Amino acid sequence: MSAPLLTSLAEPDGDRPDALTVAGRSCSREALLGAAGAVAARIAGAPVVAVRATPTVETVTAVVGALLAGVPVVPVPPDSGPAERDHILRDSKAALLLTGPQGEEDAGREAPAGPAGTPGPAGAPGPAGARGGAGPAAPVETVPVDLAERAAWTGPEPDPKATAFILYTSGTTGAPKGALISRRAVAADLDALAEAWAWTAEDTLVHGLPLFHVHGLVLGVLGALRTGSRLVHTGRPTPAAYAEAGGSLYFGVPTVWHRVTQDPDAARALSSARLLVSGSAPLPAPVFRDLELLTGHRPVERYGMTETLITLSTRADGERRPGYVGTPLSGIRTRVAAEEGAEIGELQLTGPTLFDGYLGRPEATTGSYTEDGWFRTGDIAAIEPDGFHRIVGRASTDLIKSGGYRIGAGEVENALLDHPAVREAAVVGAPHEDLGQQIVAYVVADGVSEAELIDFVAGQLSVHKRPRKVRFLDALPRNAMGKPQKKLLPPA
Ligand code: MCA
Ligand code: AMP
Repeated sequence: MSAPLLTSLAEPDGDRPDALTVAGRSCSREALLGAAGAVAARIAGAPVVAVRATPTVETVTAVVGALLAGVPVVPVPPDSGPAERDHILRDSKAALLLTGPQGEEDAGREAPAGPAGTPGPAGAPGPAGARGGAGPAAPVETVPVDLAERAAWTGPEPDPKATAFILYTSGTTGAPKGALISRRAVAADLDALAEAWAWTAEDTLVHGLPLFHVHGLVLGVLGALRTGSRLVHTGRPTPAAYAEAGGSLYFGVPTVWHRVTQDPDAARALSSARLLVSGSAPLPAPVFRDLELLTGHRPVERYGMTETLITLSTRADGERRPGYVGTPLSGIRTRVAAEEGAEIGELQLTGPTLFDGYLGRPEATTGSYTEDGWFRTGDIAAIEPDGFHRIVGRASTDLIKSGGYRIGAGEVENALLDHPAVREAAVVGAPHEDLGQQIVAYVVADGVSEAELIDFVAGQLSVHKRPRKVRFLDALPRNAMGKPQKKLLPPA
């Protein structure tokens, strides 16, 4: 039985003024607990709460407040356009949206919501990027988080089986689905990672990853709060900010580590760290080697998914091999479903860190498990005789990983088809040195430019889901059945 999720928050040395720093603003654990207690008091009893996940102390306070009160948190990417944002709010049925200070929010690109307490017009729920637009804005009451408010939260510890997070994540087609992540799954994962990485209260964790995904939010915020380590969130994950932060433990996606290797001075400043950790996408072997040359560290690589949290990793006290994601974390079992005689196949998992299904989508949940109850990752892997795992690729080319973000080709295609000038669209992930894959859109369209279409998608969905390139074709290659043949598209 693991300890309550936020155990270390109430520890006696909680008055250290820089326990938590986000984008240059610091606070103590005591102050965080007090302000989060005030949030908890305001939202207690709500079935679910959305948080506009800017990289700010307010976001951390909002998330901690909701977790104290036992209210499931739905992080909303701060740059999400109306289609994506409305889908997340409607699908999760979040009636409250916790945000930073009101003035800051007004400067953002958030779609206008109804005045506090007055639900907006009820529109037909439509998936993000569904042809025909998303309809009127989702009805939601905006609740600004005030860091000056304080309250001692005295409510009971929520049930470990209760949902901590509803994390929206893309599939190959359609709108993102809400993955239900329990409190005990988060606790089990963070404890397993702390063990594998020898992560303790002596560490200072540094990263600048977005606070709406597992990597930046679950590992990067709750991990620090649970282990008791200091946290420096750099706002953006730039090499210069990482170098300046002087941490012992660093998290990054491969794009971040690639950029660090392109900035040798920044890279050398990381020599004094204890551990550099890469995840969310494959770390290219050349980046691994350059990091070792410049920093003296062989990075730890770990593998995970929104639905499973982190399940495989190399260890602080073990071998770190380029191209390998190590061995299962404590409690995780893996197998490779390979065809007779083959060594590679789909990676399947069981263990305490797995999600509780997709919100309101029982068929998708059932479809993500094998008949004998193992989770199907959709990743193709091999397991070496010494137990080290290698991720070879993904089973479907319609799930793209760009800059560590998971993006469904179908969601971007639907967003493009919402543009009146676009008649057909096919989206692929093309290999890219810095982003791993970049989104390339092939369209049949008249009277619209590449830049207009890129801005259109960036405006409807999150900015990172925009195509980086658009190719105009007279027709998409199709088979005899009329199905688009992405393999026959011309090179990007
Ligand atoms: C550019 N911008 C635009 C447009 N073009 N804005 C609007 N419309 C446009 N057409 C602006 C953006 O707003 C942004 O501004 C700037 O240009 C750069 O945007 P972006 O594309 O985000 O930058 P990038 O440099 O390509 O980003 C690289 C990155 C990012 C920083 C590495 O990809 C990133 O943060 N990745 C992390 C993803 C992650 O955490 N994944 C974890 C998933 P401004 O700069 O002002 O904002 S969890 C997971 O995978 C599992 C569980 C696991 O294993 O971890
Ligand atoms: P997400 O749901 O955003 O968490 O993305 C999960 C996907 O990221 C996995 O299914 C993998 O395809 C990919 N991924 C995460 N970590 C790694 C890694 N270390 N190596 C290769 N792929 C990874």
